[in-house]
Amino acid sequence: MVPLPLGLACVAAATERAGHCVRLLVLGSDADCENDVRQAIGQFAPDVIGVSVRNIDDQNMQSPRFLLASLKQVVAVCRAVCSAPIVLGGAGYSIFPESALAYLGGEIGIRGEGEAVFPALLSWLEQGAQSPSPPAAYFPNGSRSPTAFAFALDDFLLPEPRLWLDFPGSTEMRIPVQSRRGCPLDCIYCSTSLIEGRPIRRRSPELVVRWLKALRHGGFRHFHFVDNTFNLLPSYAKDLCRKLIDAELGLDWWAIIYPKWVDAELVELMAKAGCTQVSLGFESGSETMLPRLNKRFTCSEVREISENLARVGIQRYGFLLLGGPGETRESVEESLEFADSLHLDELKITVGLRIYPQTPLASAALADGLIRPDDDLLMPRFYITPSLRDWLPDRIAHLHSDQGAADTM
Ligand code: B12
Repeated sequence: MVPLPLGLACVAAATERAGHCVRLLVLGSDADCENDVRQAIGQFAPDVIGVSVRNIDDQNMQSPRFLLASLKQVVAVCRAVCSAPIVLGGAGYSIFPESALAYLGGEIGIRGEGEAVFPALLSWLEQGAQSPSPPAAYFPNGSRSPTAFAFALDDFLLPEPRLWLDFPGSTEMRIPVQSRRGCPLDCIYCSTSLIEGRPIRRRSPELVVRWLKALRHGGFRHFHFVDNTFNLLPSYAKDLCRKLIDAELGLDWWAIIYPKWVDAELVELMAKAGCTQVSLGFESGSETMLPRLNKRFTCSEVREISENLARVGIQRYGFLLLGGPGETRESVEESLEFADSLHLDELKITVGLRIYPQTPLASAALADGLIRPDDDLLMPRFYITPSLRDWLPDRIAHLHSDQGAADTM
């Protein structure tokens, strides 16, 4: 299922607020999407077309799906039916600002958050595109301006309930909500700092709760905090939970947590505030592999947090990411045993790590001869310890057939 497009909706809200008319078109994966694009352009006659590039691929080493090929088709349709400049942005785009622009064929790309920059870009275009160009902009000729992340996130509106009501069945869907941006943790494979920057920036908890209240009155009850690390900063997370508890909204929500800095008090507050499931991204259960992935926690911290979550009835969706630099058969077995011993509600095992530019993993892949120095990595490339290449996928496939599980998800 396609997640509701929070990022695009935030940019649309900011653009409307700046006085522009906006038409939002959300494309599914169906064959009819080209017709939808033609029809929308025909009816709206846009001056500028913004395209949100969320996913590049599905990060699946065994049978990777490269998702930009169909988007390239969409861009080509836009170009065929209208002469409006095409502006690319979004999480996936921000990881690959040059190569995705070249591949998809837009006029301009915006790296990072779009709320301030997209309206600024529209004014710049209206005024004849004289230099200097707005921040975070990339152009096909290679010129670009530096990316800037805003600190006052409260200045950026969250989408209004009416926007989500337009989606059929949305009151039963999980509405994405974001309270923070940025991640300073530097896991060796992660692309988040390219998308959101490293410093943590936050919305005031009052504003987040006010927004959730409006949505609750609009008929929505199920939410997903899409913050990379709900528990950072822990004091902020506790404050937010307390305000949610006081507001008595009767919500049910999911969050992503980093298994450190989660004490029993935070877990209890989360449960009381309506959290019913967390993604627990420990990725490995081997004490030797955790520092190699630059994880700052130990297995015993993961265990303690997992037990605390189970005690208050929050479901735990665990993740293993196997095959990274330094992985051995022993560390894989340790991870599998460890994950098993946690008695998680669900476990997703990924074999092979998607290599993103400017990460320590990309340097390791280069040193191990897995990628070439001139590879821009837009086409999915994966790191798997060379000595485990044949054994590891089979080992995990057997694990699933033994357990009768259909998929690693
Ligand atoms: C939460 C999340 C999920 C949740 C979504 C929950 C929900 N209901 O929304 C779940 C768990 C479902 C999920 C699933 C997947 N995800 Co995910 N997800 C994220 C995460 C952590 C946050 C996304 C988010 O909502 N951000 C909040 C919004 C406000 O920000 P935003 O979308 O980036 O938008 C801002 C800017 O990008 C920009 N912008 C956006 N659009 C546009 C358009 C224009 C024109 C402009 C100018 C600017 C602009 O402005 C916006 C506002 O500031 C990101 C990582 C990250 N840090 O971004 C990965 C991420 C997007 N996911 C990723 C992937 C791969 C997936 C999956 C394919 C994983 C899988 N194998 O199943 C699936 C695909 C699901 C699908 N069908 O699309 C990758 C994408 C990169 C890639 N390789 O393709 C990311 C980047 C993580 C990573 N590994 O690096 N995901």
